[in-house]
Amino acid sequence: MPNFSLVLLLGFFLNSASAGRSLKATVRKPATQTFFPGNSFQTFEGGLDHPLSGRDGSLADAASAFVQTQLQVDSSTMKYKSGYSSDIAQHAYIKQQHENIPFANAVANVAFKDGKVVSFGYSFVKPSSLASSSPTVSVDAAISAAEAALDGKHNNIPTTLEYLVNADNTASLVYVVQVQNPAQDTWYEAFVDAHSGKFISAIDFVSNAAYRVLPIFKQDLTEGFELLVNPQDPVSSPLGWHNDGITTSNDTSGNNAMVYLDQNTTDTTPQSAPGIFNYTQDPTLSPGAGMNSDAARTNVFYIINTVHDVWYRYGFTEAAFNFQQTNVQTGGVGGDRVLASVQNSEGINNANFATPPDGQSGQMNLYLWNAANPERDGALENDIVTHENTHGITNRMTGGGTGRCLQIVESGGLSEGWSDAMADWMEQVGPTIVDFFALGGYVNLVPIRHHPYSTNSTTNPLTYSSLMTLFEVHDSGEVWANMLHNVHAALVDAHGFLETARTDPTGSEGNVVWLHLFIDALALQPCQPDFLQARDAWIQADQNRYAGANKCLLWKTFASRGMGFHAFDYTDDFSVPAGC
Ligand SMILES: *[C@@H]1O[C@H](CO)[C@@H](O)[C@H](O)[C@H]1NC(C)=O
Ligand SMILES: *[C@@H]1O[C@H](CO)[C@@H](O)[C@H](O)[C@H]1NC(C)=O
Ligand SMILES: *[C@@H]1O[C@H](CO)[C@@H](O)[C@H](O)[C@H]1NC(C)=O
Ligand SMILES: *[C@@H]1O[C@H](CO)[C@@H](O)[C@H](O)[C@H]1NC(C)=O
Ligand SMILES: [Ca+2]
Repeated sequence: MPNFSLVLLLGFFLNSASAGRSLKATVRKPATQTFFPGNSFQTFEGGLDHPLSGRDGSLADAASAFVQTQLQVDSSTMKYKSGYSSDIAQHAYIKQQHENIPFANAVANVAFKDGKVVSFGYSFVKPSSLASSSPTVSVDAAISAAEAALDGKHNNIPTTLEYLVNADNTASLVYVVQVQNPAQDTWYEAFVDAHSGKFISAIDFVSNAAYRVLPIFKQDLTEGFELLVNPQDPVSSPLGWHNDGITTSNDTSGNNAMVYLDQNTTDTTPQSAPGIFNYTQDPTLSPGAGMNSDAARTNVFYIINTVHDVWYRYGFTEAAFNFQQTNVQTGGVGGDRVLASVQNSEGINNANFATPPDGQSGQMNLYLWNAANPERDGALENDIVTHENTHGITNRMTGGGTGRCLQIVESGGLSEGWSDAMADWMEQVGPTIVDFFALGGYVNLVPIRHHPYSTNSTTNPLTYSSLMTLFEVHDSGEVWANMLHNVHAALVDAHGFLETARTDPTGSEGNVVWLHLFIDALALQPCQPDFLQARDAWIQADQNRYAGANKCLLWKTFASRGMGFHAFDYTDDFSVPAGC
């Protein structure tokens, strides 16, 4: 019997140590895995008083005082790192430190509710020896060692000095160096001994995942699902899609989006196996039957994250007021990933997106469509999801993140137009721009707009003067979306098409130019822009980025649809400025 309990005890320690390590582990480079000391975690139900209970004090002070008494440590051995308040609780994150240098892998977290401590986790250590806190090798030598060990290049993130506890309970002084290799999709944080110059280990920022979805360039499920492996862009989403900066999820939630069923935000879709979201949609069943709603949530999670990553490359970053839970680069306010409700039961045959100011989540609602039997799910038509998501970028980037600047009718029409045009851009796959782009044809059986987007004026006759009779925002939006479709076709005609444009904004090809101008112009145009101002912002964006190389192409294309040099007050003008 005593032997039996010894075995149990041993088992417990092994488990708790490996649970700590496996938190971030991937099997790609086992030799470089970073050691994590075992952690402890306590929860206190209704809450525990802390030394400063009942007194006014900061979250940092309360958390620090609590950790000091719990672990019997001196305030000089710990440092408050960060904290925040959710709608439910306050969270504080603390690092162990020695001579003001923090530990990379000895941390603590304390949560408070109603002034009491409700949980406490920690992995503080008592090292058997500590390296001197003054480094004896140079930063450059450490960077070289990290680059050589990980087959990549240091990025522009400054190196830092930290302590790293080793498995033998000694503590090394290390340089922390980020190393990336975009061609291999790798991104590491390396720890290099600041005394020996040797590479010790690394954190792998890229998590492996696979999703059965409709690839972004497909319009709807009639084109077929595919299992995509690691579709995340490590430049745009360095934490991956499932890490919100604090925890790593196993479901359709992460730093850029949280996707759930109907009104219940806890009804996210879990992974079907570790790192895999493999749900097979059955079009003969209703949207809620079988695996269909899991397939729908997985697809929306994939689309919102992909769109985040594409836009990020082109400038919709933290500083430009994007939607992220945790901001990796400086600028902007975090805590505002997109919340997406799939199969929302409060509506039918529609979808929408609400854009509050930077720092508050955008809200996407996707409804079912009842033209067909069984009903069809807006979540499985990519142009609908991208259209809605695009309201987020246009509302955030026009007027500086307030969400207030596309309110009057004409701006609302532009807003719908940008959203259609973005869906159109995302689905182009080659140098011949599909000249018959129509939205909503899957969910609604027939397209939901009056004309397909086309350069052919028989197929799509809309011009600037059409606005005189189009007062509804989606109707007037068709005029703008078709102009932007024409601009896209003209740019691709002139400069070609880059297939990798969704992850490479550096090319000179027409589809790359189009997305740069789209996003640059949003930041230039005034609050409540009208059509002519939106056109002028595109032309100025081209001046800013390409020294006006496309000025005449833009004028000619806008003029071909009535928005020429003398266009005014919804009267068509087909002229271009002198010199074009
Ligand atoms: C929300 O979903 C979770 C998980 O499916 C369930 O346990 C919970 O009861 C639901 N809450 C409501 C209010 O429906
Ligand atoms: C995610 O799943 C892994 C195993 O697949 C498990 O160890 C881990 O605790 C899970 N994480 C969360 C946040 O549920
Ligand atoms: C995904 O699911 C399908 C159908 O259940 C199965 O045949 C396939 O092997 C799965 N793929 C992965 C990678 O899990
Ligand atoms: C435009 O479309 C019409 C109707 O489909 C067709 O007859 C015409 O040839 C097209 N024009 C061009 C220039 O392709
Ligand atoms: Ca933000």
